[in-house]
Amino acid sequence: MITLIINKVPTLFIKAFTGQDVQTIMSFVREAASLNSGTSNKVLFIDTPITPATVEAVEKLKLEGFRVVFRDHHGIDGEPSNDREKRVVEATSKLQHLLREDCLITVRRLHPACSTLVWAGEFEDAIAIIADPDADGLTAAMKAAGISYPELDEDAAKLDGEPQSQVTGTPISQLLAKGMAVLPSYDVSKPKEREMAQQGLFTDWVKSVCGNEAAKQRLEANTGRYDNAVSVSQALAQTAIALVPGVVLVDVADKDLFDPGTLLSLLEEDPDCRVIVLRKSLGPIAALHGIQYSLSVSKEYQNKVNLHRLIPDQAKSDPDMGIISNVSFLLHTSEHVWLSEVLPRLQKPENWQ
Ligand SMILES: [Mn+2]
Repeated sequence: MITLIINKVPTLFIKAFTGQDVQTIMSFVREAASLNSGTSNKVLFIDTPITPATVEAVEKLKLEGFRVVFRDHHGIDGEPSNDREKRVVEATSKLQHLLREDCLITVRRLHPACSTLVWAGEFEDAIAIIADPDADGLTAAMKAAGISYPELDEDAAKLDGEPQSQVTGTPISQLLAKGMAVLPSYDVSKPKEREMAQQGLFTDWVKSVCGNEAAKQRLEANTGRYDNAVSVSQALAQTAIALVPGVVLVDVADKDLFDPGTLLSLLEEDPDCRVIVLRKSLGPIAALHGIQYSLSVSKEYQNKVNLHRLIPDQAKSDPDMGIISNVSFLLHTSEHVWLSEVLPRLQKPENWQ
């Protein structure tokens, strides 16, 4: 659980998917309310995924008398094209019905960053803020709570954009982007490691924005790790193997810390590159099955290649079964599923192109 007090506003960074996550939100808000001496009863949700668990938390908070305000840019742009998008549309309409004018759900195309959905200090009197645990959630929550700087909206759009654009903001924004890029991957043997590192990064970054030199120096000292990770990515890109035309594989299992954004953008420099496969020893499938294969479609081909065609029609996204895929351009599988299902289909281009 990542929490910060931003300009006196208790802020919880969470993606709500489970009943436990709903409980975490409820306890956090109740505790914040018990410590709050003001008259406001507002709770802001910003940049949080629109899931059934999120809807449940909002419903419960309303029942307990809180005024919930919801601002987000993950609305579905156009007609939903798969089950996940249909569930988002359904949850969106529930939130709109529950919150009415307190619900603003828009789309990324219009609002590339959630910070543009609040004005600086708009929620400085809120009981609590619930935000997505990424750079966009952090910048938006910070601005809502009343800590901002002139380029924040532009920086936030870059931070929430493609990996290559994330490190192109102002110097202060780069400290956050580089820190995020070298957070340790989730490791099942050290489940708290990543979260604690991210808590430290968020804390130091907000302090740096407020002018704390010691915090800024800590973040600057850490950029050496990012520079190393970029060099590791450059070396890894050289080891790419072409599996079939348009498909490359890089084995990153047990390798030094690398920057995924750099690696993917180097591989995508080849205009024929359609699918990138990383063989990894870390990640949610690797945690259960030892090794995971993570496939992604290069940007140019995302509307043309559907990775769901590489697994059986009836296959479900289920880590225990060795498959995670929520969108058509990302697919993670176990080594078993890779060898028995994905690779044989990949080798017959007429199957998937
Ligand atoms: Mn966002």
